[in-house]
Order: sequence, then structure tokens, then C-alpha cells
Amino acid sequence: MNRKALLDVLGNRMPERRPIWFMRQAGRYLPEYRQLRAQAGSFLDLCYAPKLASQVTLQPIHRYDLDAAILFADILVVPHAMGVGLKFAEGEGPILDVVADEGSVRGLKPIRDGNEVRAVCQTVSLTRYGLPAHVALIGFCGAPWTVASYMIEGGSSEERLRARLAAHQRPTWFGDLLERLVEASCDYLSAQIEAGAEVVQIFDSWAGDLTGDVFEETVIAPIRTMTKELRKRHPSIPVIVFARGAGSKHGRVAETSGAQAVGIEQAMELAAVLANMAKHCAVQGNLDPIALLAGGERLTSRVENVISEVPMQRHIFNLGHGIRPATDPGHVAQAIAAVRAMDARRA
Ligand code: 1CP
Repeated sequence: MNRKALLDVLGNRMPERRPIWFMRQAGRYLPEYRQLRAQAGSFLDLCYAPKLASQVTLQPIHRYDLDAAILFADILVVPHAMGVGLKFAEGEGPILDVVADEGSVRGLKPIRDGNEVRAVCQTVSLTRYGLPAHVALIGFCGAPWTVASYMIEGGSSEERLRARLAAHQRPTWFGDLLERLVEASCDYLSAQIEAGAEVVQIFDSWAGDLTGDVFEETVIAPIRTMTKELRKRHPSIPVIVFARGAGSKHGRVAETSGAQAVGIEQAMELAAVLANMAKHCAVQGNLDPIALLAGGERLTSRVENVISEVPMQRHIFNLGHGIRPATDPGHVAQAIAAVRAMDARRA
């Protein structure tokens, strides 16, 4: 196989087979990741060590029959590169300096030429050369809303109340913060593309937090500005937008962003989403990560269910959210085998 099935689906062409990748396919569920991570020291050290990060990116490609590798880095590299203090406390998730007033937004730096971006781009270049011909390399960043929510809260938060309140009340600094993130994220993705990323994905993990015109202004508008700008700078690079929790609004996300594919959370039925989607846009998803964690016969039947809802030409098989760290790596192999077997039966 020489063609890249992922690029075929994103280019609206019939792929040789259904492209498969998994969100968080590199990470803690893999013993080889845990080993390398222990050598590297902290998670951030690993993100900024191009040789090691590239090895981690390739780990799932060596183990499984996948169609894409996703750069090993994090969405919080962007605020870090803008000068925001960041650390990952063991077992607690990220801790950031709070950015939630005019002064702290004004203090954010442009990210071009920073060491963080340079290191990540080196990972991209190293990885691109190590990939088999049929595997595409995906670069990524967080969407402005999701990244802003971590900056406003100073880390992970169950409800993101301060961030959601700011999105509703619209203080001047909040609009400015989104603008700065749009600019920095475009520059970041452009740099990844110039280094060798063939596709980029924008993760809006907390898109489901917002409703109505607040959703329009905070999720849709910044993503649309980004996709337009990226199209201008890199007309041939496809964009996948994952507005997790957008629910009935995925069609609108697809239409307004001009994305080549949209990621769909597991709560939605793909067939229903596809029915409301312009013909040029593919869907990505949406096996429940808990089905993958659970394994067994139900995993195979859930995979078959997902596949039966979408034609191969418009589908990128994936999860509805990231792989859980406790997942048995054997279950990932089982899910991939189930996709390949079912597609072979249907051919
Ligand atoms: O201890 C460790 O080794 C760190 C765990 C870890 C890993 C493996 C974190 C911390 N980030 C990552 C890598 C990562 N993060 C990747 C690349 C690997 C791959 O997908 O194969 C990607 C694409 C991300 C994206 C990311 N980071 C998102 C968006 C996707 C999603 O899961 O919704 C988000 C929200 C983050 C923030 C983040 N990074 C890490 C943690 C613990 C968190 C907070 C998550 C939360 O608030 O629930």
C-alpha cells in the first residue's frame, strides 16, 4: 500500500481501506511509553525532547496497523510558548499561571521562533522521515476556547465555571485572549506544516460547555478564523475539527469552518450526523473509549456498529474521545482487526 488512506478520505477520494487512528494512541496505556517517559523525567521534558517525542509518536505505529501518527505534544504547549508558567504535577494534570485579566493577556508573547515551537517542529520533521509510506502525520493544537479555559482556570477543572462565565459576560480581556490564541495557534500549526505535518487537527475538547450565540462567538468564530487563515497559507493541507460535545451543531461546525472532516463524540449516532453534513466533509469517530477499555465480544460488535453507519469514503475510524490510560493494548489490536475484517466482508 502506497497511498495514504487518511489523505484520500480528507480529499474526498475513495481510499484503499478505511483509515484508522486513535486519539491518545501514544500514551500511558502503552508499556513502552511508560518506560520512555520514566527515562525522560517530566511529561514536558518529553514533549520538548524531539528524539524521544518522535519515538513516542512512532510507538503505536510500530505496534499496530494504523493509517496515521499524531504528533506527541500537548495543547498546552501554546500557552507555555506564550510565556505562561506550566507544569504537570504527577497524577494531577496541568497547573498554569492564571490568565484572566487585561494585564496578563497583554503580557502574552508571540510564539514564533520560541524554543518550545522549535522543539515540537523538530519532532515533526524527525517523525515524518520515520513513517511508512501509507501513514499520514497529523499535527495538532487546541482550539482557542479550550486552551483559554485552561488559562483562565489555571489548570483542569470539573466545571470550568470561571471560563464559562467569562464567555457569557464577555469582558474585553476575554475577547483579546481568544484573538491572541487564534493568532498563536495559526502560527503554531503553520510551523508544524512547514516542518512536515500533512494534516492538522484542532481539538475543542470543551466545546460542549457553551450554547447558542455564546457557542457561535466562542467556538465557531475563532475556529473559522483559524481555518480560513490556514487555507490561505497552506491551501492543500486538510483540517480536522473536533468540537467535542457540539452534538446537533456538528453540521454547522463543518459548514462554517470549511473543515475536511469533523470529529464526533460517542454520544452521537454517526449516521444522523452525516445526514446533516455537506457532502465534501467526512466524519471521524466515534467508538466509546469505555467499549475499548472493556474489550470482549461487545467491543467487536460496537466497532461493527460504528462502521455500519458510515461509507468508507466519508469515514475516519477513531474513538469519541481519547484512549483511557487503563486500556489493555490488546483491545486496540482487536478493534483494528474488527474494522479490517468487517470492511473485507463488505467489499
Ligand atoms: O503523565 C503523562 O505521561 C502525561 C499524560 C498526557 C499525554 C500522554 C498529557 C497530559 N498529554 C498527553 C499527550 C497528548 N495530549 C496528545 C498526543 C498524543 C496522542 O494523542 O497520541 C494530544 C493530542 C493531547 C491533547 C490534549 N491535551 C487535549 C485535547 C484532547 C482531549 O483529550 O480532550 C487536552 C484537553 C489536553 C490537556 C491535558 N494534557 C495532559 C493532561 C492530564 C491534560 C488535562 C486533561 C483534562 O483536563 O481532563
